[in-house]
Amino acid sequence: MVESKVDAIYSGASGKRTSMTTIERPELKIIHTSDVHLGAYDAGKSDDGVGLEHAFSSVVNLAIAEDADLVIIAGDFFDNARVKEHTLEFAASELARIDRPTVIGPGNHDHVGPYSVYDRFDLADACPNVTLLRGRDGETAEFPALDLEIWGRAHTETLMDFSPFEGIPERGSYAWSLAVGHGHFIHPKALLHHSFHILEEELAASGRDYVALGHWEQMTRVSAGDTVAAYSGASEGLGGHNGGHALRVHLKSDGEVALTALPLEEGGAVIENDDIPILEGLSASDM
Ligand SMILES: [Mn+2]
Repeated sequence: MVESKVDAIYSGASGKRTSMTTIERPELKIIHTSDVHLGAYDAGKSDDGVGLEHAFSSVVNLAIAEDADLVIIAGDFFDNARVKEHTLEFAASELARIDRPTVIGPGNHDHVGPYSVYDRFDLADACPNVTLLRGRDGETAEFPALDLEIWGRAHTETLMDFSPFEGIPERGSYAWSLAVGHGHFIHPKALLHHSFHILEEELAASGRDYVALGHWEQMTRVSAGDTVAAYSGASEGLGGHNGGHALRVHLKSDGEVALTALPLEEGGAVIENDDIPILEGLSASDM
């Protein structure tokens, strides 16, 4: 039944929407954050890490206040694998406090594989609500109760030419299909020597309803065809006017995906979907 519902929305390998006027999907609210960088200051410098921890606690508070159905952390949750024990304990207790499904897509700072920060504590035991996407070739986390799946490919820090979305498989049979990835969206002013390239055409062809991006401190939407895709920006504001927000992703029953940037600092501004800056991509043939 679910399968036929999705078949009616998407046809063929292109993943293009053909008709969605009569299709009802479950309405969901997701909180998307990234680049938390817990433990960035653990090596010294007094209590500079307090701001990072406070920002993540604000994300947790927001998820609870918004009664979110799910939380996505799009990489660089930890700053490095040598963070202090206190930082691991803080992270585990805050993740558990979210008390709803939470998906972590590892980034370059919190990669999986050898010397991974995630091998230093038992996530499944400390916070059973958390799913870590460990698959080097990508893996899909399924949430049948939400009629939703999320695909992501983990950073391992072993591949210099890692491409988060290259060869992303077709969406499955759930009503909502999302993806998470950590890297550089390639736009006309992009520095191409950076690694972890993300192409507009990959996102557009992904067939996903929403792609949660991480790696950039700046919050921005990116051009991605019929797919909605955005960077939440770092959770700790770094002085920029768009810093210190998390994205609320509203998946509506008619298929619409609407973003709202919610401030993590007192006095911060709420930014509605159309006012969130959007970046055009550069096609692979122009690179
Ligand atoms: Mn990163």
